[in-house]
Amino acid sequence: MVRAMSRSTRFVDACYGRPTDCTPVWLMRQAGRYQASYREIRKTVSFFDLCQNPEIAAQVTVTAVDELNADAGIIFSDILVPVRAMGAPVELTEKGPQLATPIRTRADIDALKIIDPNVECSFVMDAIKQTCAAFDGKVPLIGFAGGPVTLASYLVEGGHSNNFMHLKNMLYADPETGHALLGKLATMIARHLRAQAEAGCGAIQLFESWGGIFGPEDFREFAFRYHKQILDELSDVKVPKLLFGTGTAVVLEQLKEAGPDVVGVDWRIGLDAARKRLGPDTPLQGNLDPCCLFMDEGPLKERIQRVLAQAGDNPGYIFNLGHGILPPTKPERARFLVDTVHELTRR
Ligand code: 1CP
Repeated sequence: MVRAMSRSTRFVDACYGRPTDCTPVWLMRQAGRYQASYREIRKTVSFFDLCQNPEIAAQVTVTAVDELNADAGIIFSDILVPVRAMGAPVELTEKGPQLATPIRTRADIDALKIIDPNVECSFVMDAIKQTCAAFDGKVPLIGFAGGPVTLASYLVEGGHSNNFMHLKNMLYADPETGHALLGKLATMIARHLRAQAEAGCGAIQLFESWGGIFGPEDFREFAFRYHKQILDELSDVKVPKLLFGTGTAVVLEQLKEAGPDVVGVDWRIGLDAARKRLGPDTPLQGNLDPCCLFMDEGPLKERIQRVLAQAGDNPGYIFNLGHGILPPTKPERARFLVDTVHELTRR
């Protein structure tokens, strides 16, 4: 039997492939609209005002961990917060984040400000400090940023997209302009992640949520190259780094090659297949389909067991969903998931 561990040790040790007392678990988008407490707060404050208010952002972060008994918190913010600070006119609508005027020309890109996250996003660092004080070293806090392709997709498309036509047109037809945008975003992302680790985050995650839009060659050219650049720049930052992508099973080896401590995968590949391709020394995170949380407890437990069986007994494993929790999810199902993973994996 492994000695009972604090949640901090459990999460960080799993990120480095060291044995833990049970499998750590947290859920992407664990703070948000599926929670009554969050919806209540959102009645009185707009989304980006919430992100810019360190007290409330910290409170939302801590409440999600308490309600779920998760092994890590993720700071309440959004991938578009630093992009707004660069001057992009992002607003949150019912259709998700949108820009009234998308970024499509070299002049638009040049007009994006180079920011110092400790100045223009100081409210994020303050929220991190307050959250870490509340966790008191017992729960690690994850800082995050969107990946360059994901951020560029919102900027160039002007919001969520189904075919990423405008972004791909820029990257394929005018790669020089495309790389100017991706490069500027990559610089900001590395600085933003560094500032969050320095403010107290015990881990950092890069969300390349729309990285699955490319075939292998284009992924290498437009995504991998910047993931590697960002992670290389952060090599002196001594907290675990997680790189997550959706729809990226086809480029799994490129995620590993970029150099993160942990590779996050969605449900489109089994964790056993991912392990075979990446080898036993690459810690994995994932990958329950978030729609499984709509099932009753019995069938949900079977799905959890299936994911755990595919993960095997390799200690380098963090249980998570394959993508963010969906707003109609019942909070008690999310809590059941966390408790079930702990119970089934206690060593
Ligand atoms: O109150 C509301 O209506 C706002 C909904 C919401 C929330 C709760 C948005 C707008 N962002 C967030 C918080 C958020 N976003 C967090 C912190 C909360 C937590 O994880 O506990 C994080 C880590 C994100 C990251 C994020 N935002 C990603 C990457 C993760 C992923 O799910 O892929 C992406 C792609 C976004 C963009 C975004 N922001 C908000 C929405 C609804 C979206 C997605 C829209 C779309 O599908 O295009």
